[in-house]
Amino acid sequence: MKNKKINEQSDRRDFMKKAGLTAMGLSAAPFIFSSFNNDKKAIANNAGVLKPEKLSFPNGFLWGTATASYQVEGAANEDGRGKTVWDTFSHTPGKVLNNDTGDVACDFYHKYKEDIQLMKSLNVQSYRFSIAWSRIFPDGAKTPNQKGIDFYNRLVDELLAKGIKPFATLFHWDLPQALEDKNKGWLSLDTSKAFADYAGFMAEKLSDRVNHFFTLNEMWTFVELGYGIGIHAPGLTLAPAALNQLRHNVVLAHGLSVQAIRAKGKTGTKVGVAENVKVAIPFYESPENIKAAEAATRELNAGYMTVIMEGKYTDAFLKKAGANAPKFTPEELKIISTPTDFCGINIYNPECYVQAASNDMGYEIFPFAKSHPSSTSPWEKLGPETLYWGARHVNKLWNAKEIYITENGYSSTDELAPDNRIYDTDRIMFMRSYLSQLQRATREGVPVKGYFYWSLIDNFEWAVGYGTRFGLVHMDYKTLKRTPKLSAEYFKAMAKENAVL
Ligand code: GBH
Repeated sequence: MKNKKINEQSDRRDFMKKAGLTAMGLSAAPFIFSSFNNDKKAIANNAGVLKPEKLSFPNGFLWGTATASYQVEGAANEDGRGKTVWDTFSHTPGKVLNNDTGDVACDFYHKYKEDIQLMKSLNVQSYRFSIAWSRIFPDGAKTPNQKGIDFYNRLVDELLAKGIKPFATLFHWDLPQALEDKNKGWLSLDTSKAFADYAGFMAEKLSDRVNHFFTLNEMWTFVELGYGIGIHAPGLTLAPAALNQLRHNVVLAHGLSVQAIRAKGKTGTKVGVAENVKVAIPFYESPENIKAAEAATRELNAGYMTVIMEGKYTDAFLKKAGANAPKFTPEELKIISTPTDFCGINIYNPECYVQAASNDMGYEIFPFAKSHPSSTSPWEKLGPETLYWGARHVNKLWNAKEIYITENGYSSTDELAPDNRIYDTDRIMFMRSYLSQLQRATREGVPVKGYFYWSLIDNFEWAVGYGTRFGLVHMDYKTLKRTPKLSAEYFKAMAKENAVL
């Protein structure tokens, strides 16, 4: 068809040439008329010919949204919930912007049905929520609180009733304050053991209905920001040796909890971590630069994902730590690297751009330009290809057989327009460009099984409180009114088509 049309067009051009008409710039009225008609036909035909490739995801790809307990639940003093390090931190003046706290947040604890209905209306197929450890064990261990368990039972049942797959995260930073007080938090292995007990307990309670559990969310963030530079709870600035040991206890907690979930959960229960893998991007795609980016990614995650996936600390990591290196046994390394069923990765921004270099490391890291664009969160440097390289590196470096993008999102100013809608065109640009890159990964065979947008709804954004908005749905914190943004409609359409639109 296409060729025939082209031939017809050139035949006509030839005729005009032969007739000498085009050269003279002249044409008789009948020619003008027929040429006009032909152009119209050509346009119509072109429109038919230009069939843009549909950027589809594989069948069964899950479209999800994510939240975390302290960021949305509120009800901080209800039904026997124990205090957490984030209650203490946010109630300490000057720690959180505007002294915001999670006391009420989105009141999800009471409004979960409304929010699940909202998810359903947006074609959300899976929901990643986190369980507040201190609702289950108010003191961190030993005596469970039935009312807390009941809440997550109700939540899971409601999700299933609406056909939404529950993905449960066991720890999204709200450590029971009792364990901080008693054990100095993650500085003691007792906390790692308590976490494993709690993880096994929850698997026992929920794995008849929840098939996917994430152990720890973003080890890097709560360790480095909470215990390293102190801008997150519990606000400590530990010396390097202590920090290294704490980091080790945290990855050990992950391994112990994988084993506990396997021991206590229903057969077939799947478990993995959800880590904000630091992604190095090849400056341009050449075999050398790609190798350099893989090597850099492996080192950048040495204390977390790399030791979990490889069962050893890299030489460079240990060398850099020197006398401050963590103390560990081979047995512990085995526990840490207990095989998991999938890798969850939270990806927002590239960590760096690299190119191959003939130095010890094999790569050179470029600094970001001052003008490199970001979202309203200054740390969130934009780089859509991070989603592609993140998934690809994790698959290539560690042979991950199932990958979930457990978080990816954008903070916008999200003004209410006079018509009360939120035209978050920048978030839509973000989603389209990032998801196009994720689609590339699936197209090339990287086993990405789903994508969870962070977040379903605007919520308590840790140290920056309620001013920073990541949601597909807008929250009015005075009235608790939920208003889906334009990006929510965009998500809804893509989830329906299982493609980037
Ligand atoms: C995720 O972290 C969290 O899992 C989630 O709870 C959070 O709401 C969401 O992202 C949006 O932030 O203050 O300059 O030191 C994303 C990764 C890493 C982003 C640490 C903020 C702090 C930068 N985070 N980073 S800075």
